[in-house]
Amino acid sequence: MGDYTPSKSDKFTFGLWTIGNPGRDPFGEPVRPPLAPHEIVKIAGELGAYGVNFHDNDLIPIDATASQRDQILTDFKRALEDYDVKVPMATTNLFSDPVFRDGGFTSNDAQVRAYALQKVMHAMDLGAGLGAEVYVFWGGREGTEVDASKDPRDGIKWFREAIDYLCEYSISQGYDLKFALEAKPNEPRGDIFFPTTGHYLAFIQTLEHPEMVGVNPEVAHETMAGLNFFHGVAQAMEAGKLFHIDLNDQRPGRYDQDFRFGSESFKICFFLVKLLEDSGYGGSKHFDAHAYRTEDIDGVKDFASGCMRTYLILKEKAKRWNEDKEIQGLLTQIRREDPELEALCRDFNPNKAEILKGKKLDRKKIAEHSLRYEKLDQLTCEIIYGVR
Ligand code: GCO
Ligand code: MN
Ligand code: MN
Repeated sequence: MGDYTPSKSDKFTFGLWTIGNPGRDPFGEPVRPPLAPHEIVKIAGELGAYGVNFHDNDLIPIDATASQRDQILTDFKRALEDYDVKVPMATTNLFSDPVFRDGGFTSNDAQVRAYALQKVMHAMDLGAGLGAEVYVFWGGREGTEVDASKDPRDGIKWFREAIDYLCEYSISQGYDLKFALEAKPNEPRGDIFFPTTGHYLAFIQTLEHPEMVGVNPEVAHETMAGLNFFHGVAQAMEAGKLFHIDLNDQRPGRYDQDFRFGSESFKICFFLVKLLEDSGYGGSKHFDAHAYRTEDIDGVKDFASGCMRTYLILKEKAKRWNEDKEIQGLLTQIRREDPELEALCRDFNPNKAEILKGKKLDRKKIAEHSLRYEKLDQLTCEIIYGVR
């Protein structure tokens, strides 16, 4: 059994809205008293987290006066120093206020779109001023229930104009921010534009500054849609676009549960941690989850430390998997190599193609190759179950 105590180099982060989540749901009122931002920093720091992230209004309420704002910022900055906590990411609340009931960037109303841009620029000033390097865009209200209300192509164009504008704003201010787009299929809208990470990966290539923009995939969101989250993250990573990640857990096909990381889908979470560790992903590991509504403040701490502890347990298991001789032996046997054929199949030229077309390849013989996936999967499960 390893030491599962988090350290700063693990880069574990929490949103002010996660530890501070009061447990409100569509059917019930809050079950926990609100926590001030500086109190959340204290909890995160004492539990060993690296950083906290926020929406503009998690930190500064939308109607705060200038003096309230100054006081909050003073307390917050002091707590960041006292508990050695960073702010690696910031984002904007473009979903709570009634003005956003039909979206922010994709609203049918030009005045709402202007207000959304203005709000993001102020929030970028706030985030960058506190050291954020990544800026997340989760378009929670960017969608529809009534398809008659909006041509989705207009929604997509308005969203593109906004991101292009904000990239230029970041450059003009010298902020050096990277933007991370977070997909979700539905909730709170009936349907949200850009429902999966893959949709965003395609969209990014149509931007003026694709190099500044990547994705922020969330376990719960791809899982709601019944997709394999591990595959989505791998695709983002392979494209050089994994700028941030939201870790939590979820059962497929349900509302956005935002459960403690690793509490439901052990296998996907195991492969996810293995991917993040093997790849040397250097970004934040952000837990965008919250405690069950049954919990009091002690339960909130159990939840937050549980997220980090589970990650570290899975990290240890991933290492064990990589070092397991039987597993590695199976993988070598499964993955047949053939340097001559591989050279022919790579870097097309007409000559290679002619040679390949003329090769004698005996498909029946090729198909005899033994795969042993049952064994491989059993051994993997045994590592996850803790008996290997
Ligand atoms: C959700 C989202 C949010 C975003 C956050 C950052 O489903 O509620 O995951 O938590 O991650 O708004 O943009
Ligand atoms: Mn979520
Ligand atoms: Mn999220």
